[in-house]
Amino acid sequence: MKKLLFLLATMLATSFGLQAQGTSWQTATLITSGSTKTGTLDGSTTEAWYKINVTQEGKVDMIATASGDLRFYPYKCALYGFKNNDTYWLGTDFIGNMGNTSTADTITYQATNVGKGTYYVRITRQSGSGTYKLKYTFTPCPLANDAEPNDDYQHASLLQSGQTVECRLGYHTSDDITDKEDFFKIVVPEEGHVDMIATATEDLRFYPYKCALYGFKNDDTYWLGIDFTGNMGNTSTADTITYHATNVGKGTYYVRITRQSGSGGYRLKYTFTPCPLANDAEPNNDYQTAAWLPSGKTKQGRLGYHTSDDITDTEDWYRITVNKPGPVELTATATEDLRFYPYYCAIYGINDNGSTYHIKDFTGNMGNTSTANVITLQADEFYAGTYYVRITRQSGSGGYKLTYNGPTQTGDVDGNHKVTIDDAVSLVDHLLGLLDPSFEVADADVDGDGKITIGDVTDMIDLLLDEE
Ligand SMILES: [Ca+2]
Ligand SMILES: [Ca+2]
Ligand SMILES: [Ca+2]
Ligand SMILES: [Ca+2]
Repeated sequence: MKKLLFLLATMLATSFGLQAQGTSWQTATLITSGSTKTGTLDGSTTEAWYKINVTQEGKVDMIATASGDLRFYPYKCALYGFKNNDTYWLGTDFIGNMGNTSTADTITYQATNVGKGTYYVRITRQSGSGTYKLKYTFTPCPLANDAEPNDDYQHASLLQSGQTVECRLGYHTSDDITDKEDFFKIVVPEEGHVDMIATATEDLRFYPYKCALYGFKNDDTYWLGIDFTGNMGNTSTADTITYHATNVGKGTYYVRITRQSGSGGYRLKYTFTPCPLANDAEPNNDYQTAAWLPSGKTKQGRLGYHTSDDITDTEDWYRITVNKPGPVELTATATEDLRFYPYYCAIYGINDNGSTYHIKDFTGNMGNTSTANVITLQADEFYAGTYYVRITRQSGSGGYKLTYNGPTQTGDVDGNHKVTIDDAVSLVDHLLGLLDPSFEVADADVDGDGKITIGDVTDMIDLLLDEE
């Protein structure tokens, strides 16, 4: 009689759609998040199978409660992934309400690292018979996902300075793939500082030793020599990691964020801070490419920055013009941790064959040592001519200011005995009429090529008279 009633109840449940349980993973019934399924287990049906479709990373919670004398067997109640055309145990069983014992009337399951895919749920009877309810809840990771796949630099997505992106790591898909690292890239437009901070949620922990910035040369990435630092020191696990580099030059860099353990979301912020001083016109690493430094002017430059393709700017050249014999003075002042190498900072002349000859070194502010953040060069008497100034870095990176003061200039600013104007006769007449024909041409020669262009000679004469 009892068995008949039970059969009747089963038939009724089936006809009302209350019972829908598969008996193998192949016949598993779909259960959606937030819903509850009812089924029956007894001596003839000892296990039930359900399946869930997980479309993003998050937590899976399940609870099954038995009625009557039905008892579950927690050790054989579990979630299964699917790969190679078969299910596989994910490593975690349900837990019985009396602990992880062999019999329970309530069993629960929680997994916090569930990635995308279809999973299979197995509910197993230990003894007795009766109906049960199975409830499934999926809770997505509260942070948005990064664009996967991104497990190599070729698939890195672009980060903008000032931007914070949300990402996920450590989730394990049904087909057995754990997201262990994410790559991003940044495009650095000029010299400056790069700062990054990544903060993990839940139990996700980073591996600072394997979180780093990479440059790019010879068609591949290379480690720049600095890792992220973890908030627990440079240990192997951290929920907050930071990166700071002060010598970053132009180029595209790759950022690698590596998980050490756990799963969760994380926020990654990238900030680029340009060097506060203006850049000099590169390349200028020899006298042939030196830019003109007018007398009485201060120019700004940068040294010591390292580009993504592995080039460090170690020296800058400038051209000065001494238009009549007199004293020459040069001063360079570095910012940040940039240090000059006074022994290799000097003024040079040019031989007839085009080679340079050394005239005088700068002196460092700590004496004639190998490192200085202020260097000066003073000479009482220089012959008229064109000279070249070499500024060499000893260590560090930063901006600097370079000032040149020489004898008062004439119109022949580059010492080639040519002045370009529209009406040369008027100007020469004017110059010849002066006791000391001189003016500061730097204001008119905007590009420093030693030539000036004026449309009206009258304006030029006004300029000359103003400057006297
Ligand atoms: Ca990811
Ligand atoms: Ca990834
Ligand atoms: Ca430079
Ligand atoms: Ca340079």
